[in-house]
Amino acid sequence: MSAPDLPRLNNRQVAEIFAAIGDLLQILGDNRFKIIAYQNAARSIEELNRDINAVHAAGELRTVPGIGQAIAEKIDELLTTGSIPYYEKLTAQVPAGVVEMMRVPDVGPKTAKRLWEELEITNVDELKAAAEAGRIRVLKGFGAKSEEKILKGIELLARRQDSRTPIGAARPLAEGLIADLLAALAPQTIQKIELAGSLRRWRETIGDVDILVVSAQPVAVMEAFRGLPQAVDILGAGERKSSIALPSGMQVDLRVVEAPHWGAALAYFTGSQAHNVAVRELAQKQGWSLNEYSLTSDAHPDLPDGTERFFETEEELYAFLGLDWVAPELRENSGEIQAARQHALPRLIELADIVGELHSHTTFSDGKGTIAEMAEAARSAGYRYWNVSDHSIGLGVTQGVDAAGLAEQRAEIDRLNTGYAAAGVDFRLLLGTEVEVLADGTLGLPDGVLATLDVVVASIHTGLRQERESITERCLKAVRNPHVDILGHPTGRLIGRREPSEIDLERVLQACAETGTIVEINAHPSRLDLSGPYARRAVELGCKLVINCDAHSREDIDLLPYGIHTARRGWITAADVINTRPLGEMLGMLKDQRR
Ligand code: DGT
Ligand code: CA
Ligand code: CA
Ligand code: ZN
Repeated sequence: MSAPDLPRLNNRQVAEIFAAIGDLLQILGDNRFKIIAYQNAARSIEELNRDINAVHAAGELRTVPGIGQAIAEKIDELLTTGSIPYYEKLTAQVPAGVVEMMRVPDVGPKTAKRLWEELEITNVDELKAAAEAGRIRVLKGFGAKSEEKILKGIELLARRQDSRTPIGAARPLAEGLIADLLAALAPQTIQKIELAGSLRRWRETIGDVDILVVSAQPVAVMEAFRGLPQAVDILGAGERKSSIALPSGMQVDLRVVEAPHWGAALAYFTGSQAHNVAVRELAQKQGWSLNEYSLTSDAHPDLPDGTERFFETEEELYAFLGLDWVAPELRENSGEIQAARQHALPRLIELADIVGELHSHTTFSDGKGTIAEMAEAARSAGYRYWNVSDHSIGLGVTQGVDAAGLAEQRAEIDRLNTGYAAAGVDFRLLLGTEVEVLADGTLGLPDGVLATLDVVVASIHTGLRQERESITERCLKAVRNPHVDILGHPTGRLIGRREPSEIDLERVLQACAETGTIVEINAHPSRLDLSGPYARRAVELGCKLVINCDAHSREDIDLLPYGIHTARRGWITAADVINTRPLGEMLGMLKDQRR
C-alpha cells in the first residue's frame, strides 16, 4: 500500500527513474546485462498499457515483460516509500551533468567518465569550454579532431532538444530521402532498399532513421547519400555505412549489405533490441549464434563450430529458427516470439480492410473542405461511407455547429446521398457530431439533438489538465450516455507537444466495454490515441475499436496508415475494428442501435 501523502507517479515518471539507473550504471562501468535489464525495464514501463500503480497494487509487477525480481522490488520501494535507496546511492556517485554529457553524439559512457575523472569536467557547458580551449587533447587517444567532433555534437544536441522526432515528421523526411537517393543514382544501382529500425516498427517517435540497401556498388551509394542536399552534416563516412544529419538535426544511418546477408541484416537493424536479444537466445538454444550477417553454428549437436547459414529474406531466417515471420510492428518482445513459435500470431489489420470513416470535419467547424469536397475526396479514395462530425458549439477555439447548423448539414447530406443513390454510387454520407465533453461531463449538445444523429463521437479538447479523478469521472459520464457511440482520442495527448491527460484509462476502457462504446484509434500522427499498447488492452477488456483520420482537410485522408500501423502495434485484427464492416453491419454495432 502506498502512503496516502505520496505524490502519485505515472508510468513515464517511473520509467525515467529506471532509465536513469541504466545511465548511471553505464558511467560507473557496471555489468552490461544489468544495464540492459534496467533499460528494458524502463521501456517496458513506459509502454505498459496499464497504470503501474494498479499493476503494483494487484501484485502483478512480475507479469510485466522486462520486470524481474530485482526490479519489481525497486518499483515496490519507489511506490511505497517514494524513493529507491539504490538509485539515491548511484546519483550520489555521479554528478548530474556527467550523465547529460553522455547525450552528446560521440561521447559514450566511457568517454564521459574519463572526462569527468581525468579532467574534472562535470557538465556539457564545461565540456564545451574545454573543447574550445583545446584542453581535451591532453587525454590519451584524443586530439584536435575529437575536440571538433565534440563541439559539433554539442551543437547538434542543442538543436534537437527533444532528440526524438514524432513519426509524422520523420516518415515523410525518410521517404523523401529514399526517393532522392534513388534519383541520384544510375538505374539498377540499388537492388533493395528498406527503412529499418523504429521507423519500420512504426514507433511513435524516432531516434534516428535507419536505411538498409543491397547494392553491388556500395561506394557509389555512399557518395550519393552523403552528397544529398539535405545532408547538412556528415557524421560518419565508411565504405558500407554512413551517417548524415538532416537540417532538423535528425540523424540518418545508411548501410549497404550483400544480397545473401539481407535477411539477417534487415532483422538485426529492424530491432527492437529486446526482440533481437530474444531471437538470439532462441538461436543459441538451437546451437547457432546470430549476428547481422548470418547464423554461425556454435555448440551445435551435429555441426562443427563456424558453419554459416545465409538468408536472402527475413522469412527464411525466421522459418529456419522455427518461427513464423513476425510483422515489424510486433517486434517489441511482448509475446510475439512465443506466438510465432506456436503459429498463433494474429492476422493483423491492413489498410485495405478499412471501408469507412466515422470522424471528420468540414468548413462547418474547423475543417478546410466543404461537405461536398470532403465527400468527393473520400469517395475517390475508395471509402464507402463517411461520417461528417463537426465540433459542437461551445468549444471556444473553433466555431461549432448547433442544432440549426446540423439541420443545414442534414439537408446537404440528404441531397448528396440522393445523388449517389440515383447514380448507383456505393458511397453514403452520415451525419454526426464530435460533441465536446464539458468540464462536468455533460455534453455540448442536448440528448434530444444527439438522438437525431447517425454517429456521435464524444471527445475532450479543453480542461485536459484536470486532476485524475475529475477527468476520469467526466469521461465516464460521457461514455455512459446512451447517445455517445464513440470515444474520440481518449487521452488528448499530442506527441512530443502535450502529455496525455491523467485519465484512468483502465476504468474508462472497462466502461466502454460494458456500455458498448466504441474506442477510437485516432490516426492523425500527432495523436495516435489510443496508442498500440492501450488498443491491445482495450480489446483484451472487450472493447471494439474504430480507426479514424479525424480529417480536417482532403489531404488528411492520406494519414490513415499511421492509424493502421498503430493498431498493428496493438495486435489488432480487422474483426476488432468496426469501420472494416459494411455500412449496415457497422451501424448495427453502434450503441444506439443495440439499445
Ligand atoms: P530509435 O532510433 O531510438 O528510434 O530506435 P531503433 O530501434 O531504430 O534503434 P537504433 O537506431 O539504435 O538501432 C536500430 C536497430 O539496430 C535496433 O532496433 C536494434 C539494432 N541494434 C542497434 N544497436 C544494437 C545493439 O547494441 N545491440 C543489439 N542487440 N541490437 C542493436
Ligand atoms: Ca533508429
Ligand atoms: Ca541507428
Ligand atoms: Zn475531430
